[in-house]
Amino acid sequence: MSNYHIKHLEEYFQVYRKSVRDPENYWEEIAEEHFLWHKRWDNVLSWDFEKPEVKWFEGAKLNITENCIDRHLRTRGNKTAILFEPNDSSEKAQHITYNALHDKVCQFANVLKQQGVKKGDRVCIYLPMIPELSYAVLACARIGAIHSVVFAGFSAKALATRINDSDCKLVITSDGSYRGKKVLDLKSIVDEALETCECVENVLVVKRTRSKISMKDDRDQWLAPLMDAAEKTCEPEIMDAEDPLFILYTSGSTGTPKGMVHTTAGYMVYTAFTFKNVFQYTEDDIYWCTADIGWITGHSYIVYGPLANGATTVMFEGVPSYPDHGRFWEIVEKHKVTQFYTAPTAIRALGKEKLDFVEKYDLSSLKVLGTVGEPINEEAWHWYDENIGKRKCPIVDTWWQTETGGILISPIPYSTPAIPTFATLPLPGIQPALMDEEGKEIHENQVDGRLCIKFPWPSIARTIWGNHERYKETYFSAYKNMYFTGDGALRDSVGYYRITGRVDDVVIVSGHNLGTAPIEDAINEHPAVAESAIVGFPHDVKGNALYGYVILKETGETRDRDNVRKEINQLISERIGPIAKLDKIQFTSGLPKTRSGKIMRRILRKIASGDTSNLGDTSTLLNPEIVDEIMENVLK
Ligand code: 7RM
Repeated sequence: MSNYHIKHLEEYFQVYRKSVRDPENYWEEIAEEHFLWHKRWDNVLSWDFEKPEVKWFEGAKLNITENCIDRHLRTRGNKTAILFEPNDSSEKAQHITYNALHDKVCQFANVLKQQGVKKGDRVCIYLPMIPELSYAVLACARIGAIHSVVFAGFSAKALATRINDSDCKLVITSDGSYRGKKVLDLKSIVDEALETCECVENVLVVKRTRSKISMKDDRDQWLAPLMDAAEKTCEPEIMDAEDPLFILYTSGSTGTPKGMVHTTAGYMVYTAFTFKNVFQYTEDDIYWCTADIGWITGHSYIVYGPLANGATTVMFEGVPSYPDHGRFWEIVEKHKVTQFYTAPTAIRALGKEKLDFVEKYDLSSLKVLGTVGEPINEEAWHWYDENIGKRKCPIVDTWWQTETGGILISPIPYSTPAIPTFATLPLPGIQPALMDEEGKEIHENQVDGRLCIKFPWPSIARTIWGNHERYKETYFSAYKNMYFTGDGALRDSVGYYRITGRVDDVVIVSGHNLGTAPIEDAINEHPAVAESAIVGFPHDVKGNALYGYVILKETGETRDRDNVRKEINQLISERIGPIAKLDKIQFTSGLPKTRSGKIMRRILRKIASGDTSNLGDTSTLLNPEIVDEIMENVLK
């Protein structure tokens, strides 16, 4: 039996039992056998969900880039580490070997040092999906700087908020980015953001689109000449197990985005372990995750997890619809991809297109298909199974979060029998619990409840940057001694879990988590708006789309409502990003409120979804009459 590589169902159950009976021993054996340490840990785990505080492998010393790069050089130096597939299919793919990756990361690390970046400093990375993004992430880790990658679709305001929150001293960006037919101007977004960021001293700019941009003297520099002049070796900074590795922002149901802090050793061990098992990775595989490195999926399963296993990881710059809807499948054929990991929203979008786009290509290299980010509906699951996997590839529906660092609930391919829409069973070391509304654990099966985790795993986020109180409040206060996920889940008669969706005010649109509160804040900035409430409603491609209820101020002026709608979406684009735009905006004279003044979103959600059969008890509302008005004017 191998703790590290589970190959059949019996083994899963054995390993799982062991991991729960003696978690410390379980993770210790894995850590010992599969990684490079400069010093061994003194203590495998100490934890206290009351404080809350979690520490794994305390006292150990390591550098994660040695584990992801240097360790492989002797046996895999000439193997492709990163296979870069550009936006334009006519541009050649780049095979970046482990040797080449080593040199680039060291050069970049030396550049960062020259710019005055030191261990513990925060570096903001705002880049498209080009190789320099991976180099930048790993270069930070090489020297012990904390990276904060911000998805390059976020607006200047959203970028500035994130830069300021973690006090970044350097920003790495590019002149522009290619996304399908579009060329986006990233540098000018950074310029605008930096007008409100005093902490940033230097900006490094990657040349990608050759767009005309402005460079600010004393602040901005092109990366390439600095890289060329830099040494190709850089001694790794030896880090403590619990030193922060990165910050990644995720939307909360209220307030500013939360800077989730992940630390070094536990994150490394857990992402490497889950990558190996969930994708049944073997040496000659070509693994492709279509996420952006701006999200946790990219951090854990494009960069760290695959590289820690010495894998070949595909990095795709473009979009699924360019030059046409066959692009994903063309890439699978071209590079003989063996594992393919994407989001349900992409599957639904491609499933709407003609099957010719799929049938043109040879997909026989595929062994495992994965999904992540939101619940997958049955129709999409079957489309994926039949047309992409040809009913021969297990599908892993992987449930996890930015906060969890790695996959927690997922089938293990060729071991766990899959059932559509079920993420199935917890991975080794993961102890889920379903809680009822009164705060009691539900022990029976075939029920739903709120999903919690009872015991720490190595890659749990350790805090929210600069706000430990909020970390405690958000994740450890709802239920005593439990990590609360914010998701609802159902457990069936055999113990399989099905994640039903968020139970808080986060809506997942096309796989992106959006807090409704910041969107409402943006709308309320409109001079004509008095108040607003945002809810999600089901959308056949995006999973959920956003529905806005807006109360206009009574100013006596008449405004063109379609104009106001446009202006509202414009504001949202500027404040948050185009992904947060509303699909429908209904003007209303009031919102259903409880006596304590809370908007009853449950009712608004039902109305927006067209489900008005059972609105529940509205008699406790302060203004029950408003419900009829809203229902009458609902936008179909
Ligand atoms: C990895 C990631 C986290 C939220 C999470 C869920 C939802 C993710 C699934 C899923 C149903 C899944 N991180 N979610 N995976 N829901 N089935 N397989 O997406 O921080 O961006 O989002 O995404 O609601 O809480 S995330």
